[in-house]
Amino acid sequence: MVAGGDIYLPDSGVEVKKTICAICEGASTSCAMNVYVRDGRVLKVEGMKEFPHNRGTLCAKGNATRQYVYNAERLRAPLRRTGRRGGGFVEISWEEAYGEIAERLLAIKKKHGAEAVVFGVGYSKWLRPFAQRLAISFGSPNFATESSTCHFATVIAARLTYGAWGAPDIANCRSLLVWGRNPFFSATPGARPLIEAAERGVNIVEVNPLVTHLSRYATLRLVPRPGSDGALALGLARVIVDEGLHDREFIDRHTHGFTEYRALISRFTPQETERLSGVPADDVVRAARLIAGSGPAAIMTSASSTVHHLDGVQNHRAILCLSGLTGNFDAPGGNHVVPETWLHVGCSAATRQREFTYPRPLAELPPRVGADAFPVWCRFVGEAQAMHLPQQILSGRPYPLRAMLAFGYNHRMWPGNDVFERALDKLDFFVDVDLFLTPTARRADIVLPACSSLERSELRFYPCDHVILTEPAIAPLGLARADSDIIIELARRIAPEDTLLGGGYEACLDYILQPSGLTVAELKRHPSGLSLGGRPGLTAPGHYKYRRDGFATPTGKMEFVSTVLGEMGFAPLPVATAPGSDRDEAADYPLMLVTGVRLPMYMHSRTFRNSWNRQLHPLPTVALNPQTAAARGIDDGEEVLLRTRRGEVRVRAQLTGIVPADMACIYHGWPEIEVNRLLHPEHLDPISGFPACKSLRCAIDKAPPLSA
Ligand SMILES: Nc1nc2c(c(=O)[nH]1)N[C@H]1C(S)=C(S)[C@@H](COP(=O)(O)OP(=O)(O)OC[C@H]3O[C@@H](n4cnc5c(=O)[nH]c(N)nc54)[C@H](O)[C@@H]3O)O[C@H]1N2
Ligand SMILES: Nc1nc2c(c(=O)[nH]1)N[C@H]1C(S)=C(S)[C@@H](COP(=O)(O)OP(=O)(O)OC[C@H]3O[C@@H](n4cnc5c(=O)[nH]c(N)nc54)[C@H](O)[C@@H]3O)O[C@H]1N2
Ligand SMILES: [Mo]
Repeated sequence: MVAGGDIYLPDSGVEVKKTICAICEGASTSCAMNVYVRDGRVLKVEGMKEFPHNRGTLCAKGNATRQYVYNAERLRAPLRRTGRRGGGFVEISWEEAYGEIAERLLAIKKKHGAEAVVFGVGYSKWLRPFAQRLAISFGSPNFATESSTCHFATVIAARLTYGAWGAPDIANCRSLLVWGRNPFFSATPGARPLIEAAERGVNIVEVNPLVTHLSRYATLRLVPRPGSDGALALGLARVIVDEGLHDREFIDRHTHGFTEYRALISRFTPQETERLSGVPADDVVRAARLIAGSGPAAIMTSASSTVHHLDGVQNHRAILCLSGLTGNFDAPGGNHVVPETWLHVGCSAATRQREFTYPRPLAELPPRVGADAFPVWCRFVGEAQAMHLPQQILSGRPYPLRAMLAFGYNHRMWPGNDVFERALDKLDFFVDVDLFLTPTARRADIVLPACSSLERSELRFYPCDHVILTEPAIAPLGLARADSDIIIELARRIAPEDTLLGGGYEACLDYILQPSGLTVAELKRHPSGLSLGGRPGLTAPGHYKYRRDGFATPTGKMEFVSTVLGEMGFAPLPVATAPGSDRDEAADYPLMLVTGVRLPMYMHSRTFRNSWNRQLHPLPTVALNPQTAAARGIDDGEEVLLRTRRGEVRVRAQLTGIVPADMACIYHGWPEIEVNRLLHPEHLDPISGFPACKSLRCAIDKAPPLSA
């Protein structure tokens, strides 16, 4: 028998184990894979064919799994700092590490209160319910994650408008707006449904300043200036209403504030919309007809590109309003409300995610970091707003923060990361758990080695109604441990009254799974995962739920005029007009800079160490239109100096027609350059606290020679 084309299984000693890739774990990734193991080592990996989510495929990152797992830079033992912060480390035992962490955190709690300890998690999502439960059981409201810059601002926009988040029903739509999203690079399993939709004749309207792989499948491309999305959406709305393509019955019965909204959009004529967004007036009209005239219409948005602006929530709200305006919210082929099952994924199973994550209501604890500055955030998101963390650590106001227990925190991804670095150094005690000795881990007092997904277990649900519980495919590298086990062991020492968490990983999962009827024992009998379709006790959420229950907003209706925003002193209508964060600087900084656009082979800071990935795009680059480069005498591959009002980086120019002439685009995560020092840590959307990563002004010139 031959498996995977080239490995003979009988007598080879090779076993095929089933697991998932967690290099870019997320709601639309976490691809399932087969891992070929002999003598405890992975020989090769391949996509799992029988798994409906990724259907046998793996991307460039997943294919480099062996380079990630066996990387020479993997941490293999707990470390304790020996000298000054950022200096050397010695290896210590787990017992010493746990003992010291528990002692220090309990002492800080006693002296300053539990809220003085921050529990932080970076991009990793799978361990968050465990880490947040630990924080709350310990008594701290300060659970802070990278989601303070990702996804939650879009959730806020959705909850303000509809009381709920709606996912695009791509399989049943007839027109699809893909707004600032590029699954071909950012969520590869999500790209094939788009190609299939185009092949079915769905009208795809792509809204993106850049040309992407999706562009060739789009019926129409709209190319707005970064951050002008809200204005464009209001312009589309005006055409839809002028041409009578809106859903009058839905609007009459189920919406609040249409008259005011109608007055607002009346200002956004196609010509005015062209002036504000750069999208030609004729295209605005054509797009509105395509979206509203050939429904049902779904809208696919990004977790970041429309909300990484100074008025990000309003920008996003203006876009989401198009769904209700055309009667497509919670309609088949529109944007469908599916309650969250686990880790931001909704499907037909229900879990006790919420009860598990919040053993006590946050309201019983002291106010969170960011509570004063971002009240809307605090109303809708059950976490601290981490953008405010450095400021509170440095100022000690409104109360001091003394320690941080972090899992995969990467301070470099935060705008103004030099300020964050100073804040970390001010803490009395800082622990970081990671797979690698990252620049953040280097500043810690204690560093703990974490397992990769191949060395541990993980529970994942998928929107296609599939679930998998993996078991370790290989033993942990060195002394590495699963984050969940680290959290559970610390819980036994710093929150001993939490007997559920202290009871172990599988007991927690059985508690979480209880409403679904699934158990750990049953899931273990299905190593390739289990289809939920047709299981007794599980029900699909159904459509038009608002007809029965109303919307979960203060008025019970879809809110064009937001009651909550009005009460909290913000514009209640989705007024979004900011073309960029530094509006007055066009003369000194003529180009609009977009940071953080994703490349397919890199995942934030994670895969730059893999040579297979590095070879595909070896050096940090800024993408520039050839015309923009020519005007500055810059050749392809040449070093340039990219300046904003806050900082500068030296980087190579990559000349490409995918970028418009008035724009520059710098990709995400490079270890060699500090892109986030170009951004000001206080340029934030006042509603969500999100940073304006995608609309700041910059200047680019040939780099002067480096002095010897
Ligand atoms: N390979 C890879 N995949 C990833 C990640 C990664 O680092 N690498 N990160 C993951 C994470 S955390 C996230 S949040 C997602 C992001 O996922 P996506 O949003 O799909 O990816 P981005 O490349 O950030 O942005 C998508 C598109 O938005 C466009 N864009 C930029 N600014 C604007 C704007 O102002 N308006 C509009 N309309 N469009 C704009 C860009 O040109 C880009 O093509 O990707 C996830 N997947
Ligand atoms: N300028 C700019 N900045 C941005 C963005 C942008 O577009 N522009 N995008 C923002 C967005 S949307 C996001 S999501 C963030 C990215 O968020 P980050 O948190 O920076 O993402 P990573 O660098 O992937 O992950 C952080 C760390 O987690 C470690 N890690 C990986 N897996 C595990 C695990 O299982 N356990 C533990 N303990 N550690 C693990 C990794 O080694 C890494 O050191 O960046 C944000 N920052
Ligand atoms: Mo993100």
